[in-house]
Amino acid sequence: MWDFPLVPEQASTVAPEVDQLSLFILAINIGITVLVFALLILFSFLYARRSESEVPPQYHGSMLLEIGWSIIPSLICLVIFIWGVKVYAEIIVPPADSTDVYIVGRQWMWKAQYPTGQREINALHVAVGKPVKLTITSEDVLHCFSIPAFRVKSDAVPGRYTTMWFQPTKPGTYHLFCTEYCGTEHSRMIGKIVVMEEADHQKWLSEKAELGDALQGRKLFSKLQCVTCHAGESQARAPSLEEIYMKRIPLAFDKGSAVAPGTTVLADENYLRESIRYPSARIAAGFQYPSIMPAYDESLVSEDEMFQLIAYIKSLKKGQTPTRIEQTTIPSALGAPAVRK
Ligand code: HEC
Ligand SMILES: [Cu+2]
Repeated sequence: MWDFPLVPEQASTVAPEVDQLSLFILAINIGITVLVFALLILFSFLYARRSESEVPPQYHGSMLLEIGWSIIPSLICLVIFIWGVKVYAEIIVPPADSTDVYIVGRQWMWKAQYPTGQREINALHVAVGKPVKLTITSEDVLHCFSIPAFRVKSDAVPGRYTTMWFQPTKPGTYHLFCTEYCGTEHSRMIGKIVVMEEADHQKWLSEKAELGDALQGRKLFSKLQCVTCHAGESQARAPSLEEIYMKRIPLAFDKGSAVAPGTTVLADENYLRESIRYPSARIAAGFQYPSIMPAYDESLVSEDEMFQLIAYIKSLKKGQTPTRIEQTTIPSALGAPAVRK
């Protein structure tokens, strides 16, 4: 019949908490609005002018009122702040056992990619009760990946990775929206999140099985000739990429200027991506500015391929870099090293 819910269905672990906080804030707003209007109406009768010559008594402030309406709203704001920080911290930090999924937004669709290689468009199949961490980027303009039933959203920013996570609690199909106006067909940049039972999800994954991301990345590593410089056996031409993920890398240059000795940078996904797109942006200690590494721009490495290269670098253990087979020359066809604008 008449189905007009106040909030969307709650289908993730954080949804009830987000709703409680929102309803608490809504209740305070309603309470204050009612109070203001009730007093307005009451006072307009109570203190209405009775005769033409009436002169009202003069007040010169009230300490009690001043303190009251400073302290009470401050306390309410403080409660909202502390509660908000608690919920925000839960939403922002993914559990260690999350499954990774990579998301690329572009006018006007969403591409999803599993580390195990499965890909889909405008859809995401996940298992109920399992935390999922999304790493999100965009190929063109700003988008925003939003799942109202899970109460999560995150901007998709070109040139940068953002992350978010969720843990679905109920099997079903939920809306996926782009909630950042991104051009004429923005309203059609929608999709579905399918939450399946664990066993069904395993089946789905095996039906869509493909070469895993890291394996695809390994192929790219050879095809793009990364291996000519980042060869396993010698570290003369370029630093080894083995086990660098989430390590602190000593730096020599940052945006063209030498940095103080001992300066380091965390080799997270954003750093790895920057090192491939704009090698000269930051240079590892022991290497010269500008970098001899060619800049792999969008025409050489798409955002999808970038995820695969990064998955490969993340998977590289000691001694696993393929060795250079024959003496190859530096890939000069790729153009001169570019300096980040
Ligand atoms: C012409 C040689 C050359 C080629 C080809 C090359 N690199 Fe590099 N790479 C370097 C050098 C030199 C550095 C260190 C200086 C710097 O930070 O740019 C480097 C740094 C990096 C870093 C940062 C590592 C750190 O310790 O800070 C990553 C990641 C990387 N390269 C990945 C790749 C990938 C992926 C490819 C192939 C798509 C590739 N490189 C191709 C020479 C090369
Ligand atoms: Cu969009």
